Amino acid sequence: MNKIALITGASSGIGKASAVEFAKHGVDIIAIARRLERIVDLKDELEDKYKINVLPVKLDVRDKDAVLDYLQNLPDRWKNIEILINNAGLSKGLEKLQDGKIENWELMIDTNIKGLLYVTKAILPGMIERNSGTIVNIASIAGHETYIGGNVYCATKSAVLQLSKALRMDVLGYDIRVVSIDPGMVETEFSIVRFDGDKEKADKVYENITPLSAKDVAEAVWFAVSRPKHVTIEDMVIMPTQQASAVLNVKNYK
Ligand code: NDP
Ligand code: 8X3
Repeated sequence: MNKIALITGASSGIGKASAVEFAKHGVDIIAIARRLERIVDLKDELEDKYKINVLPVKLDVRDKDAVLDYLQNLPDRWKNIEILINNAGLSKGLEKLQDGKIENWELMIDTNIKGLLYVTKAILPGMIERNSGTIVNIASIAGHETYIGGNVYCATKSAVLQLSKALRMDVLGYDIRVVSIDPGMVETEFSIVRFDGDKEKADKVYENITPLSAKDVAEAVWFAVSRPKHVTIEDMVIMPTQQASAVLNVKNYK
């Protein structure tokens, strides 16, 4: 029986690329997202190409009751999750705090922090029972550094870094690894979401620079997960070569 990885936010970007990368290595996937049609298409593609199994699940990680209810009652065949990739997340808006929209703050906090916690709460007890598992949290360079307008998004990603550290302490003594992957600029739908669907504005972010691809990050996730059991990659910061900090890159360094 193949190992099972549960990936949140598998309908796009880093989550989708991670599903492809893990499928390539013979891992079965529970693919979670709100856009069901995308993860159903992903199932068809991956099952056909890599002969693994995919369970697409339409779930909003902010919905505590739905997350706990569904993930604590998975079909037997899907219960033994070996890898959890807490990837679902977003940034909405880039206003200074004084101009920020409270509904955007709540959306980021509810998704990036509370959603990650709900999913972890549902999956971790099984890992503890089996004394085996790897949890990968997708944080960000924004968790290490802040920037103008980054306020709440950066705070949520700092929280993810702290939660990864805390969890490593909480599971000490079990064969459970907790990994944080912290990318810089990755070209995905992230900026389209940040700028409320303004594709032109989003495209400008990635103009005249070579950002990371979702695949670059997915390969780093696979690297961390595929280390021997006694090795934990605690925290991997992965940046485009043309970006030297959250705000400094080849477009603005002079
Ligand atoms: P995308 O917008 O391409 O993907 C985000 C994914 O999260 C989608 O699959 C989306 O699925 C899912 N998602 C969002 N909200 C929810 C929700 N409430 N419930 C379930 N799924 C949800 O962006 P990225 O791939 O770039 O983002 C993935 C992660 O990487 C995020 O945590 C982001 O903060 C982080 N990151 C991104 C960087 C970048 O520059 N792109 C850099 C550093 C970190 P759906 O809408 O179908 O629900
Ligand atoms: C996304 C990277 O620098 O745009 O986490 O916040 S950044």
